Amino acid sequence: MSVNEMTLQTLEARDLARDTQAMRERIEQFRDRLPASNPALIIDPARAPDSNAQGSTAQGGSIPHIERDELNAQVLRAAVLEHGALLVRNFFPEALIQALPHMIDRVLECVELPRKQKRQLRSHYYNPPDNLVSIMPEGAMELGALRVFNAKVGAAMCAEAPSVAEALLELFDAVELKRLISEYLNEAPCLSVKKWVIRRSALPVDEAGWHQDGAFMGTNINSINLWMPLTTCGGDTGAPGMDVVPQRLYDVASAQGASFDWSVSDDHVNTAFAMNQPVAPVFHAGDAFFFDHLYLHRTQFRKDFTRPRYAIESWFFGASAFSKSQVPLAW
Ligand SMILES: O=C(O)CCC(=O)C(=O)O
Repeated sequence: MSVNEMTLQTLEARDLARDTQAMRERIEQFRDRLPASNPALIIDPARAPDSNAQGSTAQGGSIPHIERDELNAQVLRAAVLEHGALLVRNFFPEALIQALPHMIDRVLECVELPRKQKRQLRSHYYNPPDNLVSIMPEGAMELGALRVFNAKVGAAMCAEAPSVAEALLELFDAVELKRLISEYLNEAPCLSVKKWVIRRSALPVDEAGWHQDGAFMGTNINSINLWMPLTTCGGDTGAPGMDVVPQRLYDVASAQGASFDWSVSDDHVNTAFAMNQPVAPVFHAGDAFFFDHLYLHRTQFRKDFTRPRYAIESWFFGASAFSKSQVPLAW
């Protein structure tokens, strides 16, 4: 599919019923599918350095960064295998992404409407498919809790805005992301209802927990996250980016002393990763930051942020090596 630009007008010209049905079907395709019990893992725990399953002996960790024309699946794989992540500068052409913050504003406006009003809404920015409740492992309770959790941090699931989601998939196709991700994963990819999320960080940013997504996704999976900043952020730019531990990890770090069973305490980060202390890279709109479910990170928080940050988080899994709990959807 070739897409030259993405605007609010092109989005609002889409066929809402068709997009909603497409999202519905993407979800249904995985309803009864189970992941392989013994997938060939890209990150093989058996390759962890002997001294420590978390690989903390590696020193001088860094985030490899390249330009778009240097990117291919082998480069992505080599970087993720060695460093856990790859930052690709200028991956998305400006014309394809400049409207995305405005779309995110509109989606969040819809999400914030009173429940009764939302129930009657049919919008290109909000129209959850009717199978969203039944696909959640814990049904309505889980969907409700997820919505509350997301709303608190200024986030919403793409699946709730099927026209935005379908337009994003066309954008991904236009930059040949599907080919890249398929080659990286060694098979067709799928996405995740729960972990395909638009974000507009609310200020001030609450203290966020260090985490590896594998702590709640499971580790018997092949994954890659495309974290797509839409605002200059991170470092000292005045908008929250992400803090990351720049290191390949092979296992989920201890949650001892942390606020949640899926998070990691500051103390643990400071001691277990003393050789590779956290960094807060500067990101720009159009960059693509790739990392996997073992990468340790958190939303950057500090008191003096002055600008919100827009971003889209898209977790991809192998179509046979996925996290069932994260509710896969077909791509
Ligand atoms: O956008 C953020 O600050 C957090 C993103 C995140 O945790 C993720 O992409 O896994």
